[in-house]
Amino acid sequence: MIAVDAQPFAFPFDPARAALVIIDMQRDFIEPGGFGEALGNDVRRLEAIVPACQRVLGAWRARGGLVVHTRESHASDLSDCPPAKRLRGQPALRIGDRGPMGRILVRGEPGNAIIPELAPRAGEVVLDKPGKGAFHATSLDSRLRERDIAQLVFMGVTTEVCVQTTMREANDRGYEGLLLEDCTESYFPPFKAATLEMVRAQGAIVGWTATSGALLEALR
Ligand code: C5J
Repeated sequence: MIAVDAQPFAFPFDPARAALVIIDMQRDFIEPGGFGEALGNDVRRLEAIVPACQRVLGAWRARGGLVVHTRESHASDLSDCPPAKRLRGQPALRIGDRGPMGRILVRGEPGNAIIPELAPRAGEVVLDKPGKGAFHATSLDSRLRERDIAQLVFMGVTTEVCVQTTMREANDRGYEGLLLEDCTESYFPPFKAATLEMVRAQGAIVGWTATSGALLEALR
């Protein structure tokens, strides 16, 4: 067990039983022309975390740890996209509509790919998820349990939506979660700040937060 400098107190890191979970670092959210921009957001904020994510991913791979990449995505017939999700709001483009990077949030379209800087390697888990949480309607839980994984280190976007939802799902399933503060981002800075507070409040009620530097120190 390695003590990682974290909030609200040291994270008892057990690298042999930990997986790195990278949430939705796909072109649809990070690059102009995707779902994030269609919703009216400035996507440049999210790009800024890529170098820190690359450093953690590189160190994690060097230790041979399990890496899970998720993509928020739907089948091409949208059979796994509830109308309540597709029709909500007044976006410039809805899920399934054709945009500059292909159909929005549809599996196999260019915009649905993980950004090249964090491209998955052979042997890593790539999980398509129709919901905000990565445990909903996916095989994630069984794939982690068959590898005896008990801890999840989280990076990705957006902090208050898919990252937080997944962390809460993981918490309810008995995993210990550590969110890397500089490896997650939101289109709305106050939402990110609030999420970090909520996660670690009341004695890590959802999990821990730490900087990527603190984790890299532990992985050395
Ligand atoms: C959103 C996500 N924000 N990956 N998805 O719709 O957080």
